[in-house]
Amino acid sequence: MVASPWWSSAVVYQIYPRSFADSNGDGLGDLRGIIDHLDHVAGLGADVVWLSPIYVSPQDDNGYDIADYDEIDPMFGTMADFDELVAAAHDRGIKIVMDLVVNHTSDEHPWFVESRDPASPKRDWYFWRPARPGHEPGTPGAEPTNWGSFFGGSGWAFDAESGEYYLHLFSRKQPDLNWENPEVREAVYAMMRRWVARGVDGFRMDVINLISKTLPLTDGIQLPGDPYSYEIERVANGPRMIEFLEEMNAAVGISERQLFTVGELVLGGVDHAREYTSRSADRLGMVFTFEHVSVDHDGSKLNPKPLHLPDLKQNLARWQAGLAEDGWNSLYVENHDQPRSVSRWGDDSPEHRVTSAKALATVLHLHQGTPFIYQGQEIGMTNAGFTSIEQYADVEAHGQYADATASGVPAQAVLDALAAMGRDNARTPMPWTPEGGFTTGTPWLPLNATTAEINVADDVADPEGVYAHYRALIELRHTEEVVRSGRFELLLPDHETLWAFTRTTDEDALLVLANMASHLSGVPMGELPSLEGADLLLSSVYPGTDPQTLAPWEARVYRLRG
Ligand code: ISL
Repeated sequence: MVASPWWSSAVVYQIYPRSFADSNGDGLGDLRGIIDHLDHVAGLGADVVWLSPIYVSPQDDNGYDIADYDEIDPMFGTMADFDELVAAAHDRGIKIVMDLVVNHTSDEHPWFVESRDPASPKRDWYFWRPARPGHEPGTPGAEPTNWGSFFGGSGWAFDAESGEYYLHLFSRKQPDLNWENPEVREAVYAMMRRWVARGVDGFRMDVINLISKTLPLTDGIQLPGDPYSYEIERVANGPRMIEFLEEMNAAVGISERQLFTVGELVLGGVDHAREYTSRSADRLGMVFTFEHVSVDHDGSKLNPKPLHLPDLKQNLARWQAGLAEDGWNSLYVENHDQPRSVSRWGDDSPEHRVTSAKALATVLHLHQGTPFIYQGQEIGMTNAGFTSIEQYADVEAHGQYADATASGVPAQAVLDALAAMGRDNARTPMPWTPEGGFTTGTPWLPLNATTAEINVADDVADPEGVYAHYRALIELRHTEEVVRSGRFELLLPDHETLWAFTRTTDEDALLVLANMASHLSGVPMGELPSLEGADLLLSSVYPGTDPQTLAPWEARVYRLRG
């Protein structure tokens, strides 16, 4: 891999197509809707668009269950629409990255349908296993191992016809592919090559570190009170991970073509990340970590706890240090699986929403790595505010709700946790105008109740809005070498409300200082580098307070005098 790949100064904008823009009034976003709104993305200055899955899918998990990797789902449009989107993006200097979901397929994929027949050559393309010895197939406890599904319940589904079980680490409509079989791997690489030939510029790889599992599949350790095991060592980062990544890289020409790759590292630490993104090897460009988005809950997302800021900033700092010499970071606080950051770690009250969204954006974008912006984050969208289980569409929400209530957790407690952490928080449709502007029909998920106040038209028109701030941050990354390559040092690591760090090269130094609270804060001048002669490059608050004080959620980027 080259020393400074092009994505080290790039910013990615993630589009969740079903919630972005609906051009035909069916209530679901589509590719023409994206084409129509591409200038919104171009106006930010983003370099890359990552599209969540648009392939043919029964939509059990909103497209993360794929039935045909080579065709566009009719709900999103046609292949001609896709080609037009790629061309329109490229015309604006924007690259297109596809979601690659190859740990599992849909159970409606022809490969899996064929594999249901025990005599089929495709049987070994998935993990089919007999019942646990001594147990009657299909009875409780007869599952081949005690592995749980991430979406609740057992990770094994019983198939009465053949009397065996298949593995599904996600929903039962998402059977895991068996990457041990070389035919599976070649089929995936060939499919990737076809998309590259069509003009796509890279891949976001869904749960990529689950593709190598530790064989044989055996029981894992169960935590007290948990009916299933989620033991990392068995399901993730298996012994053939590196081999598979390098084989894929070579077979698709990833390094050779400088394709963008980001692998989702569900369950894995900074050492795994360094190995998978090493600059001296041809594997992945970067990975998504889950560590920093786990600091505000205990174990499960259903046990949220208040954020203790030092945990978050120290975690990110550890990843900065861990990948400083080798590897590369992705930087994100939102995506289609995470709640809205302004509700989660900012202050989504009318008084502080915009400023806190800008403060969060500032600290994240001034770290080293490739920042990701999730649709709606750039206007400071807030959580959905759902209060009953019926309002949720997400398969994960329903699975976790069923598991938790069955094990005796009060329904209200689960609803509170989902309101804070549920994935549908990020999936409400884009509010383009005060009236909505997402669809002329009935949206598949309701728009946020705040749409009249929080929408694209109003925010973009405001020179001090969230969108303008993101544009300035992207501009800074494009123009300032120190933002791209400067060394990172966290200051005041234990401070509970201030986030302070420096970025330095031999020629340049920046100080980032942010008040992550809804009250005024003094600046501990004595514990920071001198601000004498410093230039203020960017601030989240206008006109800004005196240097010794930070307004609520005031974030400043200074260039220090050399
Ligand atoms: O955080 C999670 C674990 O509880 C899940 O929300 C999430 O599913 C997991 O992080 C993996 O995510 C990816 O793969 C899933 C898909 O549902 C997610 O949307 C995707 O981002 C299965 O393909």
